[in-house]
Amino acid sequence: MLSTPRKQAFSMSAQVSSTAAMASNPRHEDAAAAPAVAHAALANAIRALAMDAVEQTKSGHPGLPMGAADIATVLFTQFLKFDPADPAWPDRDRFVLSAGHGSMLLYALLYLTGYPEMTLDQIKRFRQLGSITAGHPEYGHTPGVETTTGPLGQGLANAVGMAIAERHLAAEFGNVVDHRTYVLASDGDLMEGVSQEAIALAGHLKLNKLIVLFDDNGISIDGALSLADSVDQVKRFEAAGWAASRIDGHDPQAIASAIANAQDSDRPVMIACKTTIGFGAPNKAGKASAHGSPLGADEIKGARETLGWSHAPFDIPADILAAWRTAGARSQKAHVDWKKRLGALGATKRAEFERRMAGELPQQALDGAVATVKASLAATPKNIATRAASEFALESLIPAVPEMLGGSADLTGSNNTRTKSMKAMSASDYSGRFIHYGVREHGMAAAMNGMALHGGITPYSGTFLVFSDYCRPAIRLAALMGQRVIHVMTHDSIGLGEDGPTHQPVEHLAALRAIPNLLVFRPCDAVETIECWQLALENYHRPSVLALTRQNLPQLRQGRNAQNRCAAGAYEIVAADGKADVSIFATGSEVTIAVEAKKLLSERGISARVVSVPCFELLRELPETARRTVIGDAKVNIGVEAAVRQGWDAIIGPNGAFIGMSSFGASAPYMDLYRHFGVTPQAIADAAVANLR
Ligand SMILES: Cc1ncc(C[n+]2csc(CCOP(=O)(O)OP(=O)(O)O)c2C)c(N)n1
Ligand SMILES: [Mg+2]
Repeated sequence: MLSTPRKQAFSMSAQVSSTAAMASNPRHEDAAAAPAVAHAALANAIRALAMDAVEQTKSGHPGLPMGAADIATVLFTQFLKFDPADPAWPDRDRFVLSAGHGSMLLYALLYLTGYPEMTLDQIKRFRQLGSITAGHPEYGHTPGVETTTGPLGQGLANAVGMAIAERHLAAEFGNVVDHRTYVLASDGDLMEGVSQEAIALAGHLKLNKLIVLFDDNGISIDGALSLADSVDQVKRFEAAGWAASRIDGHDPQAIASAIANAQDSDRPVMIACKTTIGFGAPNKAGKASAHGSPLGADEIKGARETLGWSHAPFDIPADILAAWRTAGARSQKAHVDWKKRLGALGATKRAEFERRMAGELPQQALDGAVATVKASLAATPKNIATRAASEFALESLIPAVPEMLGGSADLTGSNNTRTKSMKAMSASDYSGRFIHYGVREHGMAAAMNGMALHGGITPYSGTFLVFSDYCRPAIRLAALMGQRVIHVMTHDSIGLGEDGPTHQPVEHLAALRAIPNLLVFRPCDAVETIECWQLALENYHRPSVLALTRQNLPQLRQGRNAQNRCAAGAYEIVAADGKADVSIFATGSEVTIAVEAKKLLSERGISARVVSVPCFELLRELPETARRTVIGDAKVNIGVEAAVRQGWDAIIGPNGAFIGMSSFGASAPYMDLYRHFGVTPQAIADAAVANLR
């Protein structure tokens, strides 16, 4: 089985000659050059590095690397297509260590296979400031780390997104996109709810190039898994449309044949690899005590004896290191062949592929789309909900920016994220640019991170703003990783009306604004909506949320509007008559209310200006003088947002008045709610008068 050449399971074979297909399978090529060093020695090198690094640092998790070393050794020396010299090679297989606490497993692999930055010195400086061996793997921090993991379950769900990205891009670009996504997942990954959403989506989409290796050690932090879990994971995955099996995770032959079989699967594959946590540790193996603390000197001494590893800490004998480096060089030919295929794409298609993988926008097309939308809004103003304005914007953006891949968590008609021309993605057609994620916000947001990390795709979602809580763990990670992931979140306040307080976000804007490196946009009309879309797309290194209304709003920005005024984060949308006594700052649907309040104040002889604040974060980033100018120096500052005050003091100051929400909402027609909660022009005007006294 092991030495039998296999054809690529992937159906692109019509376009690939049979030799190319075999050459792109690094394992096949490599059969003759198999390392002379025994499997056990290769795996023990991982175990030794992990236990010694954790011991030296007095912090970290030796159990997983020691337990999963056999699985990782077989995968990295026989199957994984990767090139340490080019960690960004677009057609590499992705390896996701979903159980991020086992980071030393990954760092050991990166060192052993020859990633230049991952030196022995870095391993020795595990978890230290400035090292690339952070406590949990961090994307962008360490070459070879595909995604930031640590919050259990997220990595697995990211991998689903990576596998979707692979299929989608292959449908367009053919055989330059032909790789697998491997995941190492732990008990904890599979206990987390997000894993269920991810697994269900992957099974539904028949992502057969996704292979999950489950480190089935029956142990988590509290002790035996049986304390808290009795799921039959094989049955669970099978129920979701996966192929699943159980093997001995310490038997290299069994691991190799299971992975080999997985490569021919017509559905995603889960291999439950029965392992012993802390394998080799004489007293702690198989126990929770091996999970997350240094083994201690005596236990390490015993482990060296059990494993037959007599070498000093951090000493990897030359023959073992050489065998690992040979494994690291296995895919060089596949890489060269891939470059040939890329060359054969033709100049235009190749340039397009490279542009997308680099994350660069088709700037001219984007600018053109924005101009088209604005010209239309100038000619025929639209008094529509910002969710509808977003759909109107997308009608122009989708053809202009082909890397945009949209979706919704079963609220397509409410989120307005699917334009007329968009085809849905399905297991029989991965070219579709719209994903019906199902009612799976957690899985959607995490999969989107995986798509962005894969490259070549700019994912955007749809759900209600109140369910941003269900996306929050993934949004936080997108922000941490600096990924351009765009969340369209509609029904953004009590303005959604009758669905009531369960569906009315009040604290969500503040909670999202608390996440560093996330842009939270709340446009006030159709013009601001296209401007915010443009900004979300142009901010390559951070995610965005677009908070959009259900209810209709007048178009406040009339005329040509060539400049993107939202780029400043805040701007004066209606100037005062003369010097302003009052500055009214508002976002989204409340800008209209602020404009009405200004009129009431004029009638009373009070001069007020209205500042629209579509994005707090961009305002904060303005140079100080510009920020001071837009904030102004009126006697009274008033903030208006149908949400909680938290965060507003940065704009209106501690003495500013705030018109918004201080409780949950209620179920009623939205106009009644605005009156009931006092978010009205009259309330704003009254607050201004009271504060001017
Ligand atoms: C979302 C989340 N909750 C809790 C934790 C803390 N934590 C780290 S590992 C772990 C469970 C360990 O069990 P398992 O996943 O089976 O890993 P093993 O001990 O087998 O290596 C927990 C609860 C986490 N990292 N992420
Ligand atoms: Mg476990």
